[in-house]
Amino acid sequence: MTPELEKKIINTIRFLAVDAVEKANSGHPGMPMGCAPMGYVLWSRHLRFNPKEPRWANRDRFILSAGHGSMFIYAMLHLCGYDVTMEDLKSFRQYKSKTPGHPEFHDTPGVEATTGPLGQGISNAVGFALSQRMLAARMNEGANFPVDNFIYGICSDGDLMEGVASEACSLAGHLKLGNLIFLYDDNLVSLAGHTDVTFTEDRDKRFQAYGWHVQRVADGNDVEAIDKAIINAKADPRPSLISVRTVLGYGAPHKANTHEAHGSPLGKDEVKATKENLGWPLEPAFLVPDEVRQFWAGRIEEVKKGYEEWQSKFARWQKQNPDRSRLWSQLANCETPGDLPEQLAASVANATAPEATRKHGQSVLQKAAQIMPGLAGGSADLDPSTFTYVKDGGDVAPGSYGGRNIHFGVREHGMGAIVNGFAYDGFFVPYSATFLLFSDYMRPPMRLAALSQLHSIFVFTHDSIFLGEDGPTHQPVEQLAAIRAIPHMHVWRPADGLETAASWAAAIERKDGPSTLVFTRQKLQPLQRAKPVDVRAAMRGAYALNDVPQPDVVVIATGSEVSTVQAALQYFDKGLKVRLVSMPCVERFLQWTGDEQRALVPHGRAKLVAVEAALGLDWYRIIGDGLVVGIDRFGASAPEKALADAYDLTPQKIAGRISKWLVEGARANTR
Ligand SMILES: Cc1ncc(C[n+]2csc(CCOP(=O)(O)OP(=O)(O)O)c2C)c(N)n1
Repeated sequence: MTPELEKKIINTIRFLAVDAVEKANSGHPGMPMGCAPMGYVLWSRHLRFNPKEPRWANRDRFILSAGHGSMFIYAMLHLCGYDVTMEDLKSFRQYKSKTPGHPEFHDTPGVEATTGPLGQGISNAVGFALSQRMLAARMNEGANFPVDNFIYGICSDGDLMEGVASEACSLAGHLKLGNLIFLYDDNLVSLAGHTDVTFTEDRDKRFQAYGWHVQRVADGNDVEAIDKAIINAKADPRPSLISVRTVLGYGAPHKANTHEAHGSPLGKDEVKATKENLGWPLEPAFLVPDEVRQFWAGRIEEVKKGYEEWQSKFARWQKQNPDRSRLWSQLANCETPGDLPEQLAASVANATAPEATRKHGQSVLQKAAQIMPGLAGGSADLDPSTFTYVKDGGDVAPGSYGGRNIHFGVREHGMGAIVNGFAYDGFFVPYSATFLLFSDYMRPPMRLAALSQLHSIFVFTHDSIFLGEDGPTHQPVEQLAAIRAIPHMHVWRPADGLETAASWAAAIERKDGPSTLVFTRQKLQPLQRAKPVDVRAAMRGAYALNDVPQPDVVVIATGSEVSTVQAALQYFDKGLKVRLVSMPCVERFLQWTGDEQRALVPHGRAKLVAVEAALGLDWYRIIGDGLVVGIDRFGASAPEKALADAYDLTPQKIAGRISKWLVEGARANTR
C-alpha cells in the first residue's frame, strides 16, 4: 500500500458521494467527505463480511446512524462487492432505487438498519450488540466461537444530541457491551450551523460516565490513528466511542466546515474546485480508478477466506454440538410450532373468573417463552405492573447474557430502539413493555419498526382511563388512534384470555411487521359466546359474539368494552336486533375481502356503532357515518367505577347513548 493509493481509495469514496448527490441534485455530501478515511480503515482492515452473503451470521455489523450521509454506505457497499451497482449509485434517491435518500433495511443488501431519524441507529446498535452477546452466551461455551463479531457504526453530533442515544448508550455502558464500537464524526457542524451554538458539553466525558471506553483521534485523515483506536476498542471490555475530529465537506474550498456542505449538492463550480483541490480528475463523474477496484477485489478475497474458514468450522461445530446447533436454527429461522395458537390458548383455557388482560398476558407469555427460546424482552422498570417477566427465564445483567429478561430501566424510547435492534439482527423475537400512555415516548421506533417490517412486539398495559386513580397523566385517550395511524402496524386490544392468546400468537407468527399488544389493568368480566370461538377465529381480528342474522344494529367493541357492551344488551328495546362484534385487531379485519367485511359489518343494511374507551378517530374508517361511543377529553383521577359513570361508559349509559342516537337518527359526536 502506497500513500498515493490510500489517498485514491479515500477520494474515491468522497467523490462517489459528491457525484451522486450532484446527479440527484439532492442529498448530503459533507458527511461522506469527512468520514471517507474511516470507511477505508473499517472496511479494509477490520470489518469481516461477505458481499455475496450480506446476512452471514457472524459478519461484523455496520450501522450508519448518521443516515443522512447515506452515500457513504452506498459507496462502501459498492466498492466492497455488494449488489449495489454503479447504476444504483447513479440512481441515488430515485423512486424504487436501491439507494434511497436514507438507508432502508430490505432495500439495499448490506444495510443493517433503517436510519435517518437521528439517534435511532446508535440505539439500534445497542440492540444488535446485546442480541449478539445473548446469542454468544447460548452458543459459545467457553470459546470465542461461533459468535465473535463486532457491531460498528458511525454517529454524528445530531445522533448524540438526541435523548434516545443517551438512554440506549447508558444501558450499553451498564451492560458492558464490549462488542459495540462507534466512531463519532466530531466535525463541530450540524445542519443549521456550528455546534458551539447548541452542543458544548464534553461528549467524551459523558460517554466515560456511561461506562464507555473513550478515545480521541485528533485528525480524521490520520488513518493509522483511526486504525489504532479501533484495535484498542476491540480489546477493551467496554463499549467504545472513538471521537474523530473530522472536517465536514473535507476538500471543498468554500464549503468545507460550513453547514452548506450538509444538506445540498456542492454545486457545479464547487465540485470542480474540490476535485482540483484534492487532485481528482474532473471527468468522468463516478470515477473508480482501476487500482482502487483492484484493491477492493483483493480485500473481498481476503474476507472471503475468513468467511469460508468460519463456515467450515461452523459445520464441524454443528456436528459436535447437536443441541446448540438445533437451538441455533430455531433462533435463526424463528421456528414456531404449527399449533402455537392452540398451545397459547390452552394456557388460559381455565380462566373463567373476572381477570385483567395483563394477567392473561402473563400466563400466555410464560407459555410462549417455553415454546419459543428466542422470545426475549422486558419492561421499562414496570415488570410488577406489566406482568411481562418470564419466570425462570433468568436476567440479562452486566457480563451475563444467558437470561431472557432484559431490564431496560426507565428508558422507553431507548427500549423501543433496542427492541428494533434485536429485530433487525433476527435471532431473537424481542418485546418491550410499559404503560400505553408512554407509547408516546416510543413512537419513533414503533414507526420505524413498521416501516422496516420488523418483528418487534410492543406490549402496553393500563390501556384506558379505567386504570383509575393515577389520573389523566397516565390515562391514554388518543394513543390507540395514534398507533393505529401507523401504516403496517397491527394493534391488538383483546377482551379476554382467549383473545389475549390470539394476540400473542399473531404477534409471534407475524414475522414481517410489528405488533402492538394492549392490555387492561382492570379485571374484565368473562365473555359469553353464543358459539365457542377458536383461537384462530380470534386471530382473524374480528368475529360476532352473538348469533344475530340481519341485525338492525351492529355494535363493534374492543378490549374492556366488549364485556361492557355485552352487559348493555339487556337495556336495548326487545325488538331491536343487535349484533355484537369483538374486533381485537382492526388491521386484520381490514385485510378481509370486501364481502367478508360486509357479512360481519353490513354497511347500508344496519346501523353501525363502535364502542371503545378512547378517542374514536380511527373508527370512522370502519363505521362510516355511524356512531362512535368513546372519549374525546382527558381522563380524571378517580376509581374505575366512578370514571365509567362520569364518562357515560357503564352498560346502561352505553345502551342509552346508542338508543338515543337510533331514535334521533342523528350523527352523534364521540361523547
Ligand atoms: C430526529 C431528527 N431530527 C432532525 C433531523 C434533520 N437533520 C438531518 S441531519 C441533521 C443534523 C446534522 O448535523 P450532524 O448530526 O452533526 O451531521 P453532519 O452535518 O455533521 O453530517 C438534522 C437536524 C433528523 N434527521 N432526525
